[in-house]
Amino acid sequence: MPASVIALPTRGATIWSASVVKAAAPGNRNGEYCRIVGSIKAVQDNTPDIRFEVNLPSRWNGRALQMGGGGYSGVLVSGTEPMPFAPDSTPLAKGYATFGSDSGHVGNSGRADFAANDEAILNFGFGHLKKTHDVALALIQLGYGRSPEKTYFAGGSTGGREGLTVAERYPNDYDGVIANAPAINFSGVRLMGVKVGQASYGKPGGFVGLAQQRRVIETVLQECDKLDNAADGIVSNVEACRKLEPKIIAELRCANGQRPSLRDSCLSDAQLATLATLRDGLNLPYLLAFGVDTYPGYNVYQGVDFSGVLGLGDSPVLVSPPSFAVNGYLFAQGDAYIKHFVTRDLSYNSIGFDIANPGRYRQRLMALSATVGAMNTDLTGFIARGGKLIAMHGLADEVISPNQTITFYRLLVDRFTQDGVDAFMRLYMVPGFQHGNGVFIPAWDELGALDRWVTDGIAPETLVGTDIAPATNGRSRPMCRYPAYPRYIGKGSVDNAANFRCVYADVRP
Ligand SMILES: [Ca+2]
Repeated sequence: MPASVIALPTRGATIWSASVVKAAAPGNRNGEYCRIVGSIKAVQDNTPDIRFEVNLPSRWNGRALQMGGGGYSGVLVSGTEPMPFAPDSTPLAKGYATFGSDSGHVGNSGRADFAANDEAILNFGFGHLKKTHDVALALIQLGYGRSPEKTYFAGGSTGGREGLTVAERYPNDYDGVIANAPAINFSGVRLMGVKVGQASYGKPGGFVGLAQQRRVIETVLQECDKLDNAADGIVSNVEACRKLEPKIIAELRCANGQRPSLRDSCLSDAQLATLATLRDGLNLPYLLAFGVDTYPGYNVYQGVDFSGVLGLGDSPVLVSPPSFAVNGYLFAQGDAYIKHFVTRDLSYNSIGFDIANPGRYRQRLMALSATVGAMNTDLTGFIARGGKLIAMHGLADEVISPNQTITFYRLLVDRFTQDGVDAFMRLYMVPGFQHGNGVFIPAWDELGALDRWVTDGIAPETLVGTDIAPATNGRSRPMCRYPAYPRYIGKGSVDNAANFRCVYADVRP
């Protein structure tokens, strides 16, 4: 395919294979479709190509869906998988023409070495989205002889950031966008990771061990679980819980702020200081792109469990390079960002990186936050073309702060008014839900809700999520529009969403 098909600079695209996958093919749950695999050639010889896949179902519903990646991407998003949080069926099986890419580099999502290449950073930030979209739309036109009636984007985490990226940068390409747990303030969350690493490893006794991490969530549950009227292991009334934070911290703190023994699970002042770092987030004395100078902190004392695989790690010993499991997900990712994106010095010690005064790296941070970030509140184009946006985020997310998503939403309300935002956006904040894990993991038909809104004009209100957390599989809760939360009415099964009401928080933050 010639470069002229693609709006951004490339050297065209090559189709490597196009084959019909029969409905009865082994392992195929998508019905019959034409699977097209190819690559988009970068401008520079040393830049990796973008690998993509486009799937054209034989029974097409007239719609196209681009699917986003995760982490640092680097893995081909095939478009043959279910939507996150809707495991029962795939968009392709429902008749969507689906497509995705590897974002323009190869490697598992924890690896950031592609950032040595500027064009690869640009592709990861936004370029791959537009280039893959344009190739896919051309292939859909070739395959069916017409363009899609509706085109959507859906993703979570990095994919959520990608969703807002396309709504901001390419509003005319999309009728609807799903952005879950969006990593919109990408530089912010990476610097946050560095800061928590500095608190954990740059100061004596700062690391918060697994026993302490568990004690935090246990204490929070004791104080806050019932504030939503249901002892269900979910802190749903997060804002009422926030009012109890001083009490919770006092309960957690060791006598005199010193741990009496390694076996004791109380928290020392140094450990509480590390958690305060996570709670308080970042306040930068300089601006990143789009006027950003903060990264709002996490709900540390309102239901986040930091002891899981994406948590704070399990060792007070810093390994090199830091790993997710040992030194925590946030810090390992932040360290990779400093080494690969910011300083491009793989021997750089991120524990010594001065976040408040980055000196010669300040311009670099600014430039990166423009390329890889979606904090631009100018959704004028998307609103004007009638685009619809559904965002969902776990209030217990330990990777991407839900408070950043809330802050961004409020900036949109400031800019477009509440009525203006209600006309094009829905935000669902989900209690108990972490970054893909948690005590409540909602399965829901988000794509169906978006399509009904776009196609039939039926705006989603309170929806229902069914828990797919292993221990509590099958219970349901209302998915409440922000800022409401689900409160148990006091009778009937606590496993049934019908016995909950969406009510407004006792205190708004
Ligand atoms: Ca509860």
